[in-house]
Amino acid sequence: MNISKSLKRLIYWELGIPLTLLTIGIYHGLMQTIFRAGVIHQSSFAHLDYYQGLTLHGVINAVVLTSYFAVAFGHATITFYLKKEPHKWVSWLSFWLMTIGTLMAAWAMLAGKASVLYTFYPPLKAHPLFYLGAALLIVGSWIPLFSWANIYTAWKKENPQTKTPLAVVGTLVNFTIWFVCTLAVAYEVLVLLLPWAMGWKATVNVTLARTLFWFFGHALVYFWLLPAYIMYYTILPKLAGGKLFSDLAGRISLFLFLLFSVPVGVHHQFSDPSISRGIKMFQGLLTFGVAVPSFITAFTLAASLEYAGKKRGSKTLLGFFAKLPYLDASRYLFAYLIGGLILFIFGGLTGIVNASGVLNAVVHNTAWMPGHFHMTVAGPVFLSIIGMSLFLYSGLSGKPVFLPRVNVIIPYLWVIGILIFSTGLSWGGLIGEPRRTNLGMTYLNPKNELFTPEWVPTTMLALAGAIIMTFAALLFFIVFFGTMLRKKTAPGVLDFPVTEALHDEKRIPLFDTFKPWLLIMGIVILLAYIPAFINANKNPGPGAPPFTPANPVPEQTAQTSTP
Ligand code: HAS
Repeated sequence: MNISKSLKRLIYWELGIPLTLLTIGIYHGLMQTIFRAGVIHQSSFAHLDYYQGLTLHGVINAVVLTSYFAVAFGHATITFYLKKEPHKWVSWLSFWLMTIGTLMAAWAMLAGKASVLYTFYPPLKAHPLFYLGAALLIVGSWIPLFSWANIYTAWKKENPQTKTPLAVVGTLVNFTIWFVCTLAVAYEVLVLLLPWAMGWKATVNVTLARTLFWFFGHALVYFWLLPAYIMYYTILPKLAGGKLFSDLAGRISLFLFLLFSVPVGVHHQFSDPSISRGIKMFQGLLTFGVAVPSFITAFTLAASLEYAGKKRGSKTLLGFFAKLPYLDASRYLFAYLIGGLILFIFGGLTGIVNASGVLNAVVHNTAWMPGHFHMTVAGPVFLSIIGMSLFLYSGLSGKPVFLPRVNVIIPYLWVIGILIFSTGLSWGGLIGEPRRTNLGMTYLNPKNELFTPEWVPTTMLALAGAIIMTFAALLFFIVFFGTMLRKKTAPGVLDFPVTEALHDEKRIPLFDTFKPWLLIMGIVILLAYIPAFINANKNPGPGAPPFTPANPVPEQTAQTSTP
């Protein structure tokens, strides 16, 4: 379909800005593995400190890229399926808030005044502009929800008996989760961290800040994941040459995310002493609940791929795997999506290990954790984001993809890189290798008394994987920016491959309305979180000591230990 120039320009910027910043994010990813493998034994490289680099890596890749993309993709899906563009000024306001916020946070990080990692737990303290910037980025990213909800309500009034398109359900579910969970982080930033960073408050309740962060933080991972799920349900089966096995399965899965995405954050705090065992147990059980929609997705997609493979001529039980269009350059999006799915099998399994209280005690805060999340956020999430960014840009601009044959192998290179990288991290985690640590300074410096040779192979494996990943990312930048430089050869339109359902079940009102789900969502969140917040207020532990980002030792301790 044709869309206005304004919306086209908006989507270009919302794809182009984060992909440009991604070059910094990818560079710092590689640097992490170099520091950690003990290739260099320094606290900084090229005037950028290890923790500064880790913060830039996490914030750019996991927060900036994902938020901009979710908004751009949301604009595209709502416009395409409901045939109405979002409100122009609301959309541009959202863009400017996100961009000003990103610039503020980027300045603080690049100036070395916000080396607080993407979780910004106190007592690590950042420059106030980092917190303000993060708040603006988040607020900017949920503003379009109001415009989309208006379009949806008007569409529903005109089409009361038509099932809401699955992609629209996914977008609205995703941004509802985002809106609800960001309220907690907004409170954390505006009421706890900002006054503390400005020096108006002497200290901060660390447990409460962490609990508020994780109320947001786990739902955040599903905010990353759902755009990929929308593509898996509504685009992948078509690209594979088949149909979606069941439309209803997709709806059930998406609505279940509404119930389970938020009230599980305490599973990141299984080791926090201030939160009682009962709450951990309850949220641990809900965490197994949040895996259910992904299991539904796994079986539905496997059945859809089987159908596609059989239509393409497969006759044997598993022969369909061999019949899929893995290397078809004209359907390159299939390669990006299937690559992510392959990684998610391992990302999901490691997530279930994390969710199990006893096993969590073994892997918490070890290298296992980045092993897990690179097979999720750097798996299905990242591959679907970059693949769809290229697809949207090329379609909207009418420019053919640069180096199409190279493009179609990028996702597989990435998958190989991540599998090697995450094997190194997961293996290292199981033998005690810590995460978020510049190992080259101590544990992987043979001259240091803490030298731990067992971690040499694990970190070297991670480094080898990271080199392959960086190479794949470089190829992607060449393809994406190369496409930008090409001449237009076709009219620029907004178009998606549209999947039909093999079993297109009758409309069931419960799975075509939001109200009952929102009500249950509210109840489960209150049950899971009221006791957690009471705990955090009752057992705050010592307040955060004064701390400067330049020195990892809290100021009071540093003063006391000075002779
Ligand atoms: Fe997680 C920590 C539990 C999913 C991201 N997670 C993290 C962190 C991140 C993250 C970033 O319970 C670290 C945060 C930090 O900095 O501290 N996670 C889970 C569970 C799931 C899960 C139970 N995580 C994700 C997703 C993420 C993500 C998705 C990003 C997008 N995670 C945890 C826990 C922790 C944690 C604890 C805290 C640990 C600690 O101690 O700190 C589930 O949602 C996973 C369910 C997934 C599945 C897989 C389904 C498989 C599919 C693929 C099918 C493939 C087909 C293709 C059909 C059950 C859908 C076949 C075709 C071929 C050709 C083979």
